[in-house]
Amino acid sequence: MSSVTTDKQAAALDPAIARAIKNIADEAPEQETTDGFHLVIDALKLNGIDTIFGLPGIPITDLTRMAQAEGMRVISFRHEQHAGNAAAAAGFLTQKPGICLTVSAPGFLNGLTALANATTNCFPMILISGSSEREIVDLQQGDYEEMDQLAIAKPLCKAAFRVLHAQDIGVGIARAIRAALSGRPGGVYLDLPAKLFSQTMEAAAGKASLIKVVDPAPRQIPAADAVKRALDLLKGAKRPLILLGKGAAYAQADADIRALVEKSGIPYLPMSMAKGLLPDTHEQSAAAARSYVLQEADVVLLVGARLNWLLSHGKGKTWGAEKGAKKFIQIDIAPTEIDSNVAIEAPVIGDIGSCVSALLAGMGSNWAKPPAEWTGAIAERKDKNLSKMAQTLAARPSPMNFHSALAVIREQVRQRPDAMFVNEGANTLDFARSIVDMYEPRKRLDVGTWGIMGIGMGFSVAAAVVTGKPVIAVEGDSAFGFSGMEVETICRYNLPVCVIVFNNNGVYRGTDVNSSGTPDVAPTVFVKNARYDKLMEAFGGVGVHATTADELQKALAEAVASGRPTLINAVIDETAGTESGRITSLNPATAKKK
Ligand code: ADP
Ligand code: TPW
Repeated sequence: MSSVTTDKQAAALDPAIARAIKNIADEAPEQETTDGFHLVIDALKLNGIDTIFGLPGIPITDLTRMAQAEGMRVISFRHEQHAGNAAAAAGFLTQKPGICLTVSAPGFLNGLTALANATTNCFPMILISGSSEREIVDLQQGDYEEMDQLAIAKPLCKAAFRVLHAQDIGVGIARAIRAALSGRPGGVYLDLPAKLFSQTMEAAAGKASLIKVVDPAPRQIPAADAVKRALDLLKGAKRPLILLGKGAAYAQADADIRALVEKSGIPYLPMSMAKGLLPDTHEQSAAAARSYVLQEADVVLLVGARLNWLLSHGKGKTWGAEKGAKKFIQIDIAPTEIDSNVAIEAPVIGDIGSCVSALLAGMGSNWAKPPAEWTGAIAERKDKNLSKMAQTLAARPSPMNFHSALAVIREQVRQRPDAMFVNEGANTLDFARSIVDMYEPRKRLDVGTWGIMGIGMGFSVAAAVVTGKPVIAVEGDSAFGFSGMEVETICRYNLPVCVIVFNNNGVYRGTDVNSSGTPDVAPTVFVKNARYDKLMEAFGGVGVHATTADELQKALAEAVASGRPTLINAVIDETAGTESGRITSLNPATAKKK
């Protein structure tokens, strides 16, 4: 395509000049052009983004082909929600926004759950959806897959942008990246109407329009007086506690966080996705005395953890309310998080890396460790609980229960601490969280802030693609069902994922009965003795039906060693689960009965 004057324009000029222009135009070498497709790909690549998780269709099919041709990894899913979950997990693991690419309206909506979940979890991702023509959408004239996607996405994510002109693609992608990564990370929606992709522009101008984002997550240094206030409070504590959340895991300030814990000598509790920041076997871990430390602590230092429902909003019996108020120090990048549930005596606002290193520096070289009375009381409780747990884990009941199956998995993770661990379900989640120790940071991915089911296979695919490590996904049978079809994706890309389905014949357990006398089964039960292993076999992976702990152990060890896509159907006692796992108190009916 040439940017030189067109014939029609030339004819309106003086005939001699027009002839001269025409001659130049005829002789001018064809100028190189680019288009919307390539500008999107080039903008992503320029910013170090090398993978797209998505699902093709109008208008983005060619974008997936061209991205692949241009050297990007394109991982195609069977449903957009799982592509979106993969993008979110990739964002959490890499500190680069994970990209999910979908078609318009229904594809966009399928991806939206993952975008909202990513935002809730503070994971950076960008949902890029193709959309229908603005002129038709805005007049509601019934275009193919018509929907005002931008308006719908806006309240569910951190920021939303639309690009209408090829020359603005660079700005659009730069803004999306910066919005996803800066401050509190989150999900961003980028709306790309179909027409944009075929717009062309001169290649050099196109290249010049792209932006390489400089310092997308700028450090935010905490104020010196905030650091001092926090240290003064911590110094005066008799029963201090550190609580590490998934924000701390995301921050990749692993060495400083470990140094803070060890130098201070303060016992710590990891939230589920902060497990492994320090090895769960660390002597300062108070996880095995969780209820005791939450109730008894007098000063609690929160590092990238919110006082939401997962921490009983920082109040009530869990926090020993009757024993007097606790004092909180909270490190967070979002100032509006402070005082969201209870008063925070010492907010420290900044990025976790900067805040933790400022605290470390302020502690000096002769920091007094917490009183032995406190650490001793915790150690005593830990010992008691751990030996009780060891006894439970040693049992080999038939059929397997949650504990005996998880004992096997716990041992495998101990042997391969570099393996990624994905976990969802109710009982399957709650038991695995406390039984399976993690040894390295960012190895555990789970249902997060919402307690959402359906992250399993998307997170597993991302974990395998991003890290190249073996992935062990421990899934309740209900939880697995939400994303089960993605075992085909796992086989197609030959990913080293071993899925273990804890099959107890239903949601929570498999024994509910329909007492109404109608022929339907109860709402929580599934087909009995289903063979989930056959699903994996259908796509060329390894399927194993495991009815004993030995069978499970052998199959898991083989899967991790071989890296072949594997699904182990682990048969669990169908009476073993409790309703809603450990959050029975949030269930209106069971809470009332209590
Ligand atoms: P958990 O569920 O593990 O308790 P949350 O998701 O509730 O963790 O909390 C994570 C917190 O971490 C959020 O409030 C978020 O603003 C904060 N956060 C995320 N990344 C950073 C960072 N790099 N620096 C500081 N705070 C961060
Ligand atoms: C998107 C509600 C919470 S836990 C769960 C459901 C359906 C499944 C529990 O059964 P499972 O595990 O997986 O067999 P187990 O170990 O207890 O036997 N829809 C969404 N998210 C949630 N959280 C639900 C429904 C739920």
